Amino acid sequence: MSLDTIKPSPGFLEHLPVEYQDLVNHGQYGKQMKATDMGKFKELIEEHPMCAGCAMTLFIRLAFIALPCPEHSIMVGTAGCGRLAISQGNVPFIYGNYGDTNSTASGLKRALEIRFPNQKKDVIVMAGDGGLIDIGFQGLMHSWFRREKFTTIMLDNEVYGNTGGQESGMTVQGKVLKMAPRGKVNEKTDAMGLAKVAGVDYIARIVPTNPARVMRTIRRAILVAREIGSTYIQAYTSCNIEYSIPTPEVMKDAFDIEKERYGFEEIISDRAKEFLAEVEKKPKK
Ligand SMILES: Cc1ncc(C[n+]2csc(CCOP(=O)(O)OP(=O)(O)O)c2C)c(N)n1
Ligand code: SF4
Repeated sequence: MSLDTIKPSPGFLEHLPVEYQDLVNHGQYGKQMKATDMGKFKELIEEHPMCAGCAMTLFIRLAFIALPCPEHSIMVGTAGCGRLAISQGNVPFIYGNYGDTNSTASGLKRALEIRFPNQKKDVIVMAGDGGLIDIGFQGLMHSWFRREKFTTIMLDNEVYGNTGGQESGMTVQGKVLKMAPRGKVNEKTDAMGLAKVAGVDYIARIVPTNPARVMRTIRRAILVAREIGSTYIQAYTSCNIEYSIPTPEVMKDAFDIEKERYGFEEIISDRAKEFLAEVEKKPKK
């Protein structure tokens, strides 16, 4: 039934832009694409104005492919590099003011539940580390304490990339940046620990070195948020501009950082574990 949302009336499809026709005929609606399918179907996001080689764009691309039900998903973003790409995707996008993403998403999710009682809608916040852990901290934490049923994805490039290199709460201690010339004084905020204390049902830390794992993690977070409670993914998405990583070295940096201090980790509540075991059960042959 959900495909009715995107399918044009009979006879109308041919008059729509060819990009839309492609989306309907060769897109991911109604299917669950794998990372290895990339290049073989019309993706929800194909163009963006972010810097060449930016790892954040790879992650965002994978996030769109991973959406379990794109026709019933809404993205919430804010100021920061990521929204430059997220807002280009073929999924409704709401621009929350910087710092307001999780309050916006809370209200949105509740309103959608009232408006569409028979149709689950997936709300996904994707925002930078500064937008979430600094100015958006209060909204972030309270959405978690209230167990709001949406997913928060932190695009953690460990800097304010969009405004030229200020330190954020997620920058590592001692790091010198263009606009933090004396080096960061405090430690990187333990956002995963905070999520755990707040009772978030599914928490994951990831680096986009393994596309299939990124997609599985995002799907898990969205499905748990749909049925159980808040979910959080913290993704290392390097800023090659502010960290002066030559474009050909971006993936090497991702592998190095993953090995050094950003290993894949999932923290799953008992009720989310039970739920995932059920939904991920392989059909009996
Ligand atoms: C209320 C408010 N304060 C400040 C800004 C300016 N601003 C725009 S983007 C940005 C930094 C974004 O950093 P981050 O959230 O880490 O995302 P990134 O660009 O690094 O992906 C800031 C401070 C704003 N748009 N609104
Ligand atoms: S400034 Fe950094 S995070 Fe922003 S688009 Fe460029 S490389 Fe990516």
